Amino acid sequence: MDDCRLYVITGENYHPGRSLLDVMERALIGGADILQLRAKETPKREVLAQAYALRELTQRYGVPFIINDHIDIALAVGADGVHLGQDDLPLAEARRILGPDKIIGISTHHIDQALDAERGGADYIGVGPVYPTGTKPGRKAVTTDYVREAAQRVRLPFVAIGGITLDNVDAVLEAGAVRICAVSAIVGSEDPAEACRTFLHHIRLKQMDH
Ligand code: 3NM
Repeated sequence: MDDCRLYVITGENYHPGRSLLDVMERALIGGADILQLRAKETPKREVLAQAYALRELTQRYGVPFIINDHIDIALAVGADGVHLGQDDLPLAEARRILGPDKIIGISTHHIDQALDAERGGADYIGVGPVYPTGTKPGRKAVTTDYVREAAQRVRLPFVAIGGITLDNVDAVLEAGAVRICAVSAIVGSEDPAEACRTFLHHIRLKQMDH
């Protein structure tokens, strides 16, 4: 997780004629270095089939594979870990089921949740939504203020997420993020590989500043 810079999550709005696997492979070709399957509206058996396919794909590209919410599917397909929201199974229960070696990530929307996740033994946290986003409607944007606070106070690796695009990523990096997570700016792009390359270019330029 420490080395990850560009975290890509599956979405449901691909360009016409493209499949989930096609879009995700393009993201991996562009340099995405961790991938999450997030399928809130999909029947579970279909999620399982997608998870098997993405497990094979991520193994081929040598990147960690995380499953949103479904711990059972993560175990079934041998994923590297799970990502949990604040209303999903509590971290301690997830850790008991998954053991010490799986990655557990937690979505946080406030510094108190971040510090709780850190104390509870999470491996990384999500910090967001930084900007309003149609991918997770109804949640208030935390703005770059929370990114700045997380950068100062959280020792765990964190990924900034929510409404991040190539137009606003510099402000997120400026606030102290070193890992960026995006859905629509990558999977909704006509050229997901190029979108990833450009995100990584911004991230690396910022790193060279430090
Ligand atoms: N989690 P996009 S924001 C899945 O803040 C998700 O926890 C968030 O999608 C959080 O890059 C978000 O399209 C949506 O905005 C990210």
